Amino acid sequence: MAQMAKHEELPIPIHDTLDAVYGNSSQLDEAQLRFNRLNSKFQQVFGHPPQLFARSPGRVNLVGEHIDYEGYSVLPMAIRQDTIVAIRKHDDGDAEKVLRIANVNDKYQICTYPADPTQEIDLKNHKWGHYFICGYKGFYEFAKSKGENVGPVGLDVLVDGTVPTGSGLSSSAALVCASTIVIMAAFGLNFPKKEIAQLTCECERHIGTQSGGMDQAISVMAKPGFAELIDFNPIRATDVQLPAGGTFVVAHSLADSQKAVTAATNYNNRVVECRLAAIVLGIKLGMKPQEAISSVKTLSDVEGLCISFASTRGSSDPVVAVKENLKEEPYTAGEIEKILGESLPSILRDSPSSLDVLKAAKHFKLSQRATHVYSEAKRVYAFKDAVSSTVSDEDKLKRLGDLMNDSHYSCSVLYECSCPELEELVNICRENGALGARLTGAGWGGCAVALVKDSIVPQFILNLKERFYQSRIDRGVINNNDLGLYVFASKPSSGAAIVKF
Ligand code: NG1
Ligand code: MG
Repeated sequence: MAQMAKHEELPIPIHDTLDAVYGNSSQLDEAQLRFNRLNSKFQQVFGHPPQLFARSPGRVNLVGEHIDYEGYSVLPMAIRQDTIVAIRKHDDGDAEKVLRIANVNDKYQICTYPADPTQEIDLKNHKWGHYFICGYKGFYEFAKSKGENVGPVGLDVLVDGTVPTGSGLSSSAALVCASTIVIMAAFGLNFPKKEIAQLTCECERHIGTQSGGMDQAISVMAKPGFAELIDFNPIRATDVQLPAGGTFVVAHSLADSQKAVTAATNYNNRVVECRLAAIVLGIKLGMKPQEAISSVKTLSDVEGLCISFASTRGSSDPVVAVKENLKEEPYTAGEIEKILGESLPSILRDSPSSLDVLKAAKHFKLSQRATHVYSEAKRVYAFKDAVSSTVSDEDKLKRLGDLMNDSHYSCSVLYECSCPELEELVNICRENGALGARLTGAGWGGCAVALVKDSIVPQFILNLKERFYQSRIDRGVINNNDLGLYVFASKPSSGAAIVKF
């Protein structure tokens, strides 16, 4: 019998009805309204209808935070909130070659760019349309590498996103993935999901964050009903069936996490700290400085050395090597340069965003960041093992909750990517019966995710409203009618799709 192609090797599905995309759920009516609105607004803005659409979902990460860019597996699930992009490609012969990117939400003004796919993105002047350009540049680079002969043409584009922005639910990846896929489809092209996941991960870096590939991988490869264990190098997704009886509730802290704007002190800072921690560990564990500087990029590169060291202490835990080889006090740049025998700007000269980090950094917490990464990487596998173990669902849920709590502690204390609002929210979740609760996504604001027994979900959400949101509604931070946008129960939903009626 012929072997079935693996899910990640299949191309993006193309659907001609909405129930094939959204299932026969309550989402279907809402989706119909959104597509009707997209059609009429497209007509109104551009004077003609769109040719086709693509949609890609946001995600909630269940465990494995800030480790994808270190090469470690993560465990997210797609959420129902998504970004739909409608497109019309101009004829090749059209004189006017511009990209016009509009949004159904008037908050986002129409953005215009030249059709030149080699254009640089103006990072000093952040615009929402930049995310589309990430996909546009990525598509041309990829098509070229595949030997496809595609020249620049004008595009009319309209975007409708329901993933809350700045919330750690990956609105950015939903937009980048839907944009990339819709452009491909407009050119009549499609590729295996794992290749699109890789390409979208790389092209979102044009925005200036040194991201890993979790968000794009889950947005492209998600399957309804499953969370996915995502591995990198190469990208791979393994279905994870969550135990019965538990629901993941997502709740927004209402603190905005503006990663693209704060990259130098937050996200990219941590990427650089991890890189420096890995090089220093490599040297302490026997590598020549020059060899470590040229070959070590991530903590996963020196994990083997750490484990060998740990074995001399009767352990297999890389954290043991961190404890004994990196001091707990923050390192100054000078201290690290002394160990490396080279200046930090020279080591990081290939990466302008890393140089921005150096300018902004006072010191580097190498031990804390490395301890987080190695311990969080282990929690991902512990989570996966707990799900597939033979204990009762009740015991599984308890174990998953404990791992989520441990993950939050590590993010908060060792990685310092939480904030007061998230701490308050996570505590309220636990006090109201969550089996576990943690920040999700990059942090510094955005959402928490709580694992809650099915039977108490409605009461749990009511309690969050009373304890966390009511005072903010009273102060006018959010509108009572919008509460459902900020706190909701989430089931694992489907990945990206092309829609052509
Ligand atoms: P958010 O902030 O949710 O977009 C970011 C990164 C991920 C991952 C998480 C932390 C991007 C596009 N995504 O997610 O790759 O590193 O932080 O686990 O930057
Ligand atoms: Mg993002």
